[in-house]
Amino acid sequence: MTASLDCLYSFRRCPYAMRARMGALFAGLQVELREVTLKNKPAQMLAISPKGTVPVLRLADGAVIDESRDIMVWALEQQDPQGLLDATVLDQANACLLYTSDAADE
Ligand SMILES: N[C@@H](CCC(=O)N[C@@H](CS)C(=O)NCC(=O)O)C(=O)O
Repeated sequence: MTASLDCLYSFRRCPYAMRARMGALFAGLQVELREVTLKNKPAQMLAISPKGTVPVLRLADGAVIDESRDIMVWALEQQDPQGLLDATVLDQANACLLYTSDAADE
């Protein structure tokens, strides 16, 4: 299945935008990246997402996703060749996070 992505407004150093880009990358989806200057956001981006944060994903049908986690999950729901949304993988990741935070508490 080929998802109809249009463009992803992004900012290179933003961790949220990185999360969205990684979602698209791991999903194997191609998307036109539009690098944004946060001090001078493009009017087209503000028109579809007035809150003015990146990332913003616009789909070919005009739908907009403007939360990084939602973009990542949406991308992986289109294609997930590595099974990253697989419950077992998520359990392992959560266990790893808990282990790391436990170790940090000691
Ligand atoms: N909850 C949002 C947070 C996005 C966010 O805060 N991005 C920052 C850049 S790292 C931003 O666009 N800030 C607006 C600004 O600096 O004007 C998400 O996960 O997508």
